[in-house]
Amino acid sequence: MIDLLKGEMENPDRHHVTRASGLRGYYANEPELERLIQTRHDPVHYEVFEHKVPAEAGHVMFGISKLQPGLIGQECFFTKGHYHTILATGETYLCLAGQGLMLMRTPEGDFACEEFVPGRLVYVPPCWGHRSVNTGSAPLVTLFQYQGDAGHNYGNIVDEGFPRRVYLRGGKIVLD
Ligand code: PAN
Ligand code: ZN
Repeated sequence: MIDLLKGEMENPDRHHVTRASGLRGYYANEPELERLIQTRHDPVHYEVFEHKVPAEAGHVMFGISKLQPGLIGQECFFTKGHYHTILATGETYLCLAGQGLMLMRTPEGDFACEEFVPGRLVYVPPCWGHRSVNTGSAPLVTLFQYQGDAGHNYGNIVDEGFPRRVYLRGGKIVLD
């Protein structure tokens, strides 16, 4: 069961909580992230709820991602972003609540971006790294699905980031 009002899975097998301190090294404005960590007692940045399925080919892993709204300086809150360990693994994300963007990049540096609004399904093709960004003022809640043996590779994104960042400037969402 998914509680659509809370944007949470009921009785998940796994509940991963990433706090603001987990994003050190990711945002453009490091002092502003430190200020958030200190002044708001390292608040929850995003959560992932998962139902356990075997991490094997043929199985479909699924869960809920809930990303809080907010800004680090002018930069919208985002998830770390990753490639799948088996690079050629696609993924679907169905937006259930909130609004945002899915940033995507290839190892070669190609870039793409898709909008999240409730009811819109975003397809992440094989070989594209992906990062969710919350551009609204409520949690961004998505239902994701991918092949069970895909795995996650965060290392390359930590080193290279994404070609664009998302800012709120003068009341407008800007990619820069
Ligand atoms: C999602 C993401 C989730 C959290 O389950 O893992 O939104 O984002 P990060 O993994 O980038 O921290 C997914 O894409 N799984 O493959
Ligand atoms: Zn993924």
